[in-house]
Amino acid sequence: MSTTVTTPKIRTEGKTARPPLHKVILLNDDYTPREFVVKVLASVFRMGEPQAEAVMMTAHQKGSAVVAVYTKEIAETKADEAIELSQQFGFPLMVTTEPEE
Ligand code: TYC
Repeated sequence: MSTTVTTPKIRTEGKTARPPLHKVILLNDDYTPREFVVKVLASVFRMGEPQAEAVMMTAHQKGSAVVAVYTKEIAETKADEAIELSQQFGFPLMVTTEPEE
């Protein structure tokens, strides 16, 4: 019986496996109250009020804002949570995700 010894390949440069990241994007609308958007950002994305306020204002003024970056699954789950929460209160708030370059 012979024994095979394999040498582990060690990566010395680059190529470290990193999951592709996805941006969560907050979209502006004319109906969702500013205060409610801030509450959603604070509760779903665990943002402090000042940061939530700043992100909300960016979306309000520019049409959209990047909320955070996560792995695909977490980004999609959080976006769904935010949309669901808004729908429970009858607001049309939209949150999307897209792969980061
Ligand atoms: N534009 C909304 C208003 O004036 C507030 C708002 C801000 C809604 C950001 C959505 O992503 C949003 N009531």
